[in-house]
Parts: sequence; structure tokens; C-alpha cells
Amino acid sequence: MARLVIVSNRVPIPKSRGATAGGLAVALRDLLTPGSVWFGWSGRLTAEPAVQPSLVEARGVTYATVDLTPEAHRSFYVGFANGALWPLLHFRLGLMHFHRDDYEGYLAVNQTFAASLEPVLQPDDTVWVHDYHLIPFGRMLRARGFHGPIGFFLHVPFVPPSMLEAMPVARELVADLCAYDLVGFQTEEHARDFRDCAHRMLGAVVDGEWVRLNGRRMRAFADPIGIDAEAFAQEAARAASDKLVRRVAESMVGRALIIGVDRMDYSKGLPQRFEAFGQLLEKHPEHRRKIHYLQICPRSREEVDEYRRLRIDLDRLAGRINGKFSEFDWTPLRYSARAAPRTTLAGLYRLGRIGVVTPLRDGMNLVAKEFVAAQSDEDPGVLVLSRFAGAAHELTEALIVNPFDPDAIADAMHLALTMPIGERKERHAALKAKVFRTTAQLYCRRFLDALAAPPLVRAAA
Ligand code: GDG
Repeated sequence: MARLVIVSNRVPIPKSRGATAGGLAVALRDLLTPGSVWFGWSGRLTAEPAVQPSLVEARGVTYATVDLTPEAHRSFYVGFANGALWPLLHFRLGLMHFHRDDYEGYLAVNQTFAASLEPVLQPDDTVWVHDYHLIPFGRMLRARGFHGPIGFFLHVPFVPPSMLEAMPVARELVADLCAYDLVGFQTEEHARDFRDCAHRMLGAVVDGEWVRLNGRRMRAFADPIGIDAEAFAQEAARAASDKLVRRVAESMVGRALIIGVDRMDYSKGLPQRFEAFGQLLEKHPEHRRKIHYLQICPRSREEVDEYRRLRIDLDRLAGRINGKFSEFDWTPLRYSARAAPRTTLAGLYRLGRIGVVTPLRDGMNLVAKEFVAAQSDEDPGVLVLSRFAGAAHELTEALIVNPFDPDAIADAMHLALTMPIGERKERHAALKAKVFRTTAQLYCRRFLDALAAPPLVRAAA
């Protein structure tokens, strides 16, 4: 029987029965039928990793993982993937640190992954590769003789040719993406930027979503990721009885909650958002003592310098705002660098009068969709959303802001706090319909259907 083989940098091996996972694991949950395989890095560093993956089986799914050496991890993950590719693909050329050695390490790890997976594959498997860590992986797997369909999905944005050209190995990266049968992007804009790059940098012929290069065709299309909205809405409704949610609700003593949830990442626009909150209190003193802003931002990628610096900036900004506006019995900004359990998160979204999602750039941003799904129909909160999140292409009834403009974010927060209930309900109903329509399930089905289209049809399209 044809199996689905998922490949991603990290492999979310279920820790225990019923454990709830986040991110990709949730989006792909329905695909993980018995017999499927998930392959990637174990998260462990060892001096001499085995080439053969170690296998763990859970609920009929095989999780196949390999270890990395500390040196490989440094060049592949810290150096090239997160020190060069991540900033580039988030339009932050000033933060891009390119070193040829890191790129060599990136290629070597992709090569090791391909060598480890190839013996585990069966000829009629379908391989679905995820994200910017693994761009050359498909080409390398092909070179080892695998003939089945290989698709790739980019979770982060893609950039226009004029920006990609700053990356010294841009042509190699675009050519590697062209080696897949199908590449999915979060928005049509990203897909178009990629096709432009293929045309301008490699001379590929572009016809609609189809890209022809060196006698073969591939397809680059938009397949926006979604969430399991139904399950998340139920979780949020149930979470009213969660101990932590109850404690937060009680501590609000009738004040309105502004909630933000983001990995601590410079792409998420956190300093600008903190400043916006300060501006709101400055410009609209009537809100003082009547609101709390809770920002949950679990630490991430602390091996990379910029992330450590961001932590210091946020500590300083939060201190400044609270120092300026706090009263003995009211602290306006609460900020936690620890992760919250998923149920607690769902309950906190539902408590929120405003969800602030203001990344400077984001592939999609699932927090925006989770916030919408978590709201009650009777008293829904308002979503303030960056125009540079992929989600803004769909969620047009949110209050859309320019995340580089703290004044504009502050104005949107004020508008949300004073919005009549009728308008809140109207906007929410429209957003909810979209979030419940473009689900994780639809995202997976669209991708796998496109990947399964027979080559002849693909060629003719
Ligand atoms: C990448 C792209 C794209 C966050 N804090 C906690 C927590 N989370 C969960 C959220 C959400 C997920 O993590 C974050 O997803 P985002 O989409 O917001 O952002 P990235 O991590 O940057 O993800 C992004 C995504 O891939 C999917 O394609 O949308 O553009 O950058 O689900 O709820 N979960 C828990 N505790 C936390 O404290 N349990």
C-alpha cells in the first residue's frame, strides 16, 4: 500500500497517550494513519551519530529519527537555516549572516538525511518535505534513485527576486526548489515571487502555476495552512474550567484582556507592539486601570545572538511601560517567557477582548486563526492583525494594521476597545466562517491531491 512519508527538521514523537502537540503535528494529525512514516532530526546531539535512523512506533505511525553532531547542528541549524535563511525570508537582510561553511554544513546535513531515509523508503511512497531547513533534500533523494512523488511546503514567506539575489547561493536554492514535483506556499504572493525568481535567475519558463526548467515541469501553488477549528473551539469553551484560566479571569477583576501569543522571535514585531501598548495608555488615559495586556512569548532559538538580544529589549521595554503606568494595585503589562499549556492558551484567547497579532512578516500565523476559533459568538473579541501576516490575505474583517507603526496599532487597540458589540459580532461571524472553512484538513487534502495528480495531467495543465 502507498505510504505517506513526512520529512521535517524536528519530529514530534508523541510522548504519552492523549498528549496534545502544537504546530505542524496538529496540522498533519489526520494524515498520520497507521503505516505512515515521519522522518527528521531527533533533537539530540551526539559525537558520532548512526546513519541508520532509530525507529519508534506510536499508534501505527513510525517515527524515524537521526541525531546530529554539535558541529553539524551549528552550521546547518544555527548558522545557515536560522542565521541566514530565516532572516532573508522574513525580509531582514540586515540580520542575514551568510558564511559559506554554514551553507556547506546545511548541504551536508540534507545529504545525511537523504542517505538515512532512502533505505527506509518503498517505491510507491509519497514524500512530503517541510520547511526551509530542507530545501535541497528533494534533489538529493532523487539523486539516490527514489522515483515517487516528492512535494515541499514552505511555512515561511518567500521573497521577490531583488531581495533573494542578496543571498550568495540564491540560484542554487531556487534550482533545488524546482527539483520538487510540487512546492506549496502560504499565499499566492509568495508563490508568484518564487516563480519570478525561477524565471529571472534560472531562465525557467512560467505558465500559470507551472514552471518548466531543463526539460521537466513542476508546480508552485498557494495552499494556505489552517487549524482544526472545530476541535480548538471546543477546547476553548471547555477551558473555562482550567485552573490557570480561572486564576487569570479572577485576577482581571472586570478589566478587559489584550492577549498576545508568539514565539519570542524578531519577526513577530514584539517591541513595536509593546510600544503601541504604551502609546495607547499615553494617548487614551481613559483605558488606564481598565485593561491588562498579557503577552505570552516562550523563548526560542537562544543559540542565535539576535534572539538573546530581543529578550533583553523586551525586558527593558516591559519594565519601562510598567514603571511609567503601574499603580500600586494595577500592573498594565504582564509578560511571560514561558510556554503555556495548549488548553490554557485556548481559554486565554477566549477571555481576550483583543487578540494582537502584529508580526513584521509571517508566512501565515496560526495564532490569528486560533484566536478567532476560540471566541464565543455572544461576546467575541476583536483581532488586530498585521497586514504582513499571510493570514491577513484571508482574515480581512480583522482590524488590519501596519506593524511598523506603533501609533497605528495603538489606534486599532482603542478602536477595538470601544467597538460596539454589534460590529464585533459581525466581524467575528465573517472571520469564523473563514477559519472553519480553510482548515488544516483542507490544507493537507489540497496538497496531497495536487501531488497525486498524474505527471501527464501535470504536464498538460
Ligand atoms: C511557522 C511560520 C506559520 C505559541 N506559544 C505557545 C504555543 N504556541 C503555538 C501557537 C501556534 C504555534 O505555536 C505558532 O504558530 P505560528 O503560525 O503563529 O508561528 P511560527 O511558530 O512562527 O510558525 C508561520 C506556521 O509555521 C505554520 O505553517 O503560520 O508563519 O512562521 O499554534 O498556539 N503553544 C503552547 N504554548 C505556548 O506558550 N502550547
